[in-house]
Amino acid sequence: MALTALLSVSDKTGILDFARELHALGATLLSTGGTAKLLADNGLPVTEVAAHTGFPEMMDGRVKTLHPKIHGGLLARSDVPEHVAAMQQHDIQRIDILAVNLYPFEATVAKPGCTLEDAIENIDIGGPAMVRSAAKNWKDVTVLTDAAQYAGVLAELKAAGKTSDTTRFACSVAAFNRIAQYDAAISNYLSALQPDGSVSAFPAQHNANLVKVQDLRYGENSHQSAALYRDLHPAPGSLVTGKQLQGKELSYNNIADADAAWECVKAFEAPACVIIKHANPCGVAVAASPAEAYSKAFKTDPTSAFGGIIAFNREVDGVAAQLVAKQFVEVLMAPSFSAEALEVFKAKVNVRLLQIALPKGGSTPWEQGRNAQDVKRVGSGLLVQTADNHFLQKSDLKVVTTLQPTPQQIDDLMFAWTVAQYVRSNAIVFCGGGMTLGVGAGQMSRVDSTKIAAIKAANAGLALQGSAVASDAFFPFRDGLDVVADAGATCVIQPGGSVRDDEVIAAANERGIAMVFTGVRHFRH
Ligand code: 93A
Repeated sequence: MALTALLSVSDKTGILDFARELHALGATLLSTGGTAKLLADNGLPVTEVAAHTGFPEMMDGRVKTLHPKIHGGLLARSDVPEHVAAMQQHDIQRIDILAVNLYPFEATVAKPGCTLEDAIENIDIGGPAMVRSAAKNWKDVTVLTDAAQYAGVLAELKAAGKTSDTTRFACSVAAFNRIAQYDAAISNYLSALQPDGSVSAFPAQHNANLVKVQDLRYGENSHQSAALYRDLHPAPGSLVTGKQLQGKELSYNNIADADAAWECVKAFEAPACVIIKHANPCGVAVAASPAEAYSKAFKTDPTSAFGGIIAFNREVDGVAAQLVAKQFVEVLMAPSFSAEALEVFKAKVNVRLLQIALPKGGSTPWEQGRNAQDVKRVGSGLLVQTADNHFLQKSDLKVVTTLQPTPQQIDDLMFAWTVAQYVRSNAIVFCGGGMTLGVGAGQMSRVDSTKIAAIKAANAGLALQGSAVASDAFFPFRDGLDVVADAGATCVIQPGGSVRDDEVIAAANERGIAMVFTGVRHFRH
């Protein structure tokens, strides 16, 4: 059979066997440098494209196959006499089979730290051009863009000496799909960049451009399969930019909880520690040092902290490490770990240590290391919203009671509010002295959340007398406020906005509570 096949592949998987079989079928083999070398080294007769065209590969391989002898051979229609005549006149040989896979652009840009220059060099020009030529001329040319196609095409060639119209058309469609996907990857990647390779201030399309980081062992439960994807240009200081220093592979639930911990701890300026269990903070504290912050956070709910995910917004030093090492911890995350801290955890090989640089900050969520958008799957749809990136300032507070909160109470309320933002609704957070005292999370009734928070504080031996309390949404009736007052809180922060605000404010005044409204709520369902 007088077939000519041009093979030019970056991913050489399966190409040698394919070439061997083509050769056995009597095909003439043409190939570009690297592919030709592989075939020749394995004893196959192959003509380099450079020898075929009489033009050397040049400019670091940027120009290899961009030649009329190649594109004429791919584009000429056998049923058009002028085409056949042009081939004869210009000594162009028909190319019947084209196997191409492209420079690995997607894999290159998926590598952390990929430079713009690397990315550009991995944009294939000649490969897609040949693929398009062959795919356009599908009646005459079989184009293979995936090693998985080799076997089927060979089987047809062996059986009939040629491929069927159906196969060539399917190969053409697959080829155009591949090129569209490839060009989309290039466009997505470059659209977010400035000429110097830096990422431009958050472009809206970020969330749509995801690359797979890894398959996970399983999902939320062991019968569910799962994988982790990240934004093509992840925000600096976001969870996915972290580096695991030691420990078992992160699980799906580890990652979800680690995200909750990291988002929360980043919200504090002072040295802070956040302990997360099942996506909810079960202890949060700020203090002069990480060790002290941890001790306070742990005190909130030592029972729940068992097997928790712990995040710091400061380097974990030896003292903090010694303390944390006393408890069973699944994941420990921080911007850095001191040498002593690393030494402490060396013996605890299962503890996953995650190092994540803190975001440098800026005006956009992306620069603050936060998502600009939230996405949630619902049935056969998607719910998309801008993320809850509202961070309260003291100047936003509106005192609504006769009693004014003291400066200390304002600090406690601000702290409680920050924590409440990261607690599942209905969220009730009692705080005092820069630490959580009782957290009520995820209840269907606000009153129940309040009661649970009080019970948990009592279990931990923490008094709520004189505490500050945050409620993620308004109190619809005075009953919630009464439960809070009964528990011992003396100041309250809540959004306000209920039709019964007057009733709730009156209750606060009656119970001697100072209350502030934020005007925003933090539902987190
Ligand atoms: O640099 S290119 O854009 N210029 C070309 O003319 C060209 N022709 C084929 N890249 C080109 N290729 C690509 O080279 C193919 O798509 C394939 O990925 C790769 C195979 O090179 P080698 O055979 O030297 O390993």
